[in-house]
Amino acid sequence: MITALAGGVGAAKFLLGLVRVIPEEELTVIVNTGDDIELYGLHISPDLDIITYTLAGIVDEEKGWGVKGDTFHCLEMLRKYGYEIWFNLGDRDLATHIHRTLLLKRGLKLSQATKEICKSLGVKANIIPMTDDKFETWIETDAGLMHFQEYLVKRGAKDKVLGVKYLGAETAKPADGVIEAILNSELVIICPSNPIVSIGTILSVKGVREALRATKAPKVAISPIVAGMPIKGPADKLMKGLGLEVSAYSVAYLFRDFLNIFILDYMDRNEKEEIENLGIKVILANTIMKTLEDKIGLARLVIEEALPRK
Ligand code: FO1
Repeated sequence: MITALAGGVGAAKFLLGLVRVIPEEELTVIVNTGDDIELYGLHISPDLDIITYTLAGIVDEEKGWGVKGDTFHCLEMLRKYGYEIWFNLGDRDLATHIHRTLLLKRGLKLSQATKEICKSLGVKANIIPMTDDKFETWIETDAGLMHFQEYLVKRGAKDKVLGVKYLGAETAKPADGVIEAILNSELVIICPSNPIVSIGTILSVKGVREALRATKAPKVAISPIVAGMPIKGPADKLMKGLGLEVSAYSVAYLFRDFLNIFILDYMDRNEKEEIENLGIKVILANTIMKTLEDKIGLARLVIEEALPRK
């Protein structure tokens, strides 16, 4: 079994390549739920949906989220009723949120509801939310404290970041299977996701970091930062807000207590030695995944470096 820690769009791209290199059934994905938000009474899990839709082959590839070819009639009607509609929920996408919310209301845990959704969409990978408990990432800004989606989507990441709060981290327990997957895998991959609000949230769940240190599996991270910029999303603003330098080195530094191998983009080759000095092996590669071939190539490289006999 191979386990991946994942956020949204960047992780999904990589995983699409990975399931062409290893059988999908052998993959467990532990997904960030700090981005989850309740809107119109519905439980929205953006990163779980991005990963699920991508592996199901129904994601809107241009945006990286939502369902391909979706329409927005329901949202338009909600606007007529006077609701704010800053989060673009398509009609088909809304069906997922309705289904998930009904399953949760029936008493299922988020991890069980996720399994149901995956089964219905034909996803064979074992997708697990990092926790079944309430957990939300909130951003402290010069305009006040707000939910991550409000910071990112509603306000376009325009506010100055002063800090990040993981609400629920003190009490959230890892969902069933999270710790076991890390401990019993032959390889753990940290996907190229935001180190603060995607991987950072997963690492903040009790026992996850300890399990990563304890597992015998090699741990490989793919850099989400290339030439001092995130491939996608606000990682630069969040890292700066926390007083971190925006670099691949900074990401490797955040994972230094458990990481064995770091996949660094060719463009950042000048950071190789500095990262190696943290005791981490560095492999240079093209980490920008534009085509399916790029995704498969990167996944194959990770497997060959970490599991040379496979
Ligand atoms: N991202 C946006 O930038 N704008 C949106 O309106 C938006 C809607 C949306 C709906 C469903 C979904 O699953 C994801 C959605 N995302 C949207 C993406 C999401 O906010 C972030 O990309 C992730 O939370 C970060 O990983």
